[in-house]
Amino acid sequence: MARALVTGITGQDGSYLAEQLAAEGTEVHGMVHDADPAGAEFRVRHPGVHLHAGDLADQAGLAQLVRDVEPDELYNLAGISSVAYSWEQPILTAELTGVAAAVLFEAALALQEHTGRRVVCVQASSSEIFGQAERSPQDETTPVRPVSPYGAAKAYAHHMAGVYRGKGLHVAGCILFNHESPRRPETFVTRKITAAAAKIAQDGGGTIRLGNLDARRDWGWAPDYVDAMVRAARHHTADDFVIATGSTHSVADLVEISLRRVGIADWRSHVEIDEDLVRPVDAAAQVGDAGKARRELGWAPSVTFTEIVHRMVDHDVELLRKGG
Ligand code: GDR
Repeated sequence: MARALVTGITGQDGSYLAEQLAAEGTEVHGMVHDADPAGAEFRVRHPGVHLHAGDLADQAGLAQLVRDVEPDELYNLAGISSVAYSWEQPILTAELTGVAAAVLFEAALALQEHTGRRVVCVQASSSEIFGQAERSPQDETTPVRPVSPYGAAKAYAHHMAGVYRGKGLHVAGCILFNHESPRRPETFVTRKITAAAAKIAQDGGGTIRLGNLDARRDWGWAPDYVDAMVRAARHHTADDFVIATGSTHSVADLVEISLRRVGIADWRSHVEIDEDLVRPVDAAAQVGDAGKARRELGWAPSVTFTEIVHRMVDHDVELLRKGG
């Protein structure tokens, strides 16, 4: 039986990945921080997953975990995932989102050399590495030029994936564009808006405080992106793949579709702009060209933007109905 180690297993992508790997018969191990409030609920929902206490800041502990689990596949999904928060904690972001990835690659390579068994790694990279991209859509050849602390940390990890590939470790780099689901926390704009839309519908009024309404992002369905990572791990060649839908929508579009879903046509009167939520630097538009993933991995997005928003709004309406 193949064995996988997933860092960041309690997050949106980690939970979908654990489910996909377990369903195909892989023995799944995950690293969880003691202070992670999602750990207890994850244990209840995924009793078959082996959880290990760990901390991205503890380099010796990370390496020991890799030696203890001896994974065939190592998925690095952990780190600070909020671009907005990375402006508040730039150095911590560098450590947890950047350096910890290199520690894992080093440990995986050492394990591979020690045991003689191949260890496959997947680095969850991000479209934020492109920053204010000089061309659109972005693909695997687009220059890496981050504009946020998060993007810079992911760029370091992305480059180290390439460095370790050169040393003989199979490291796939999945350059993931925004990907959403009902499991997104409300710190991200999609879930913030869909949860607010459900509340406005329930209360019969209210507003959503937002930053940049004109920002355009390429939003996809999270389980599709998790499936792309598994495909990249199993591909015969370790390589970088952009994972994206190829279409963009604005934050304003998100509000409009969410409020329409709950029967409100006049979305503008439910939005307030909060300058504190406008980021110091924010890529105006990001859109990916996933042609290489389509050709080489047979991957394609399966859910439209409108359908993603509808699923999230419906989930939030149901959550409120149940008193959640
Ligand atoms: P992002 O996602 O930074 O792209 O990173 P987020 O949902 O936070 O922001 C998307 C866009 O919406 C604008 N925005 C707001 N964002 C938040 N969070 N809250 C607001 O009130 C708000 N108003 C407008 C932002 O400025 C931005 O332009 C996500 C994460 O999942 C990363 O981990 C991942 O790597 C990238 O996507 C690809």
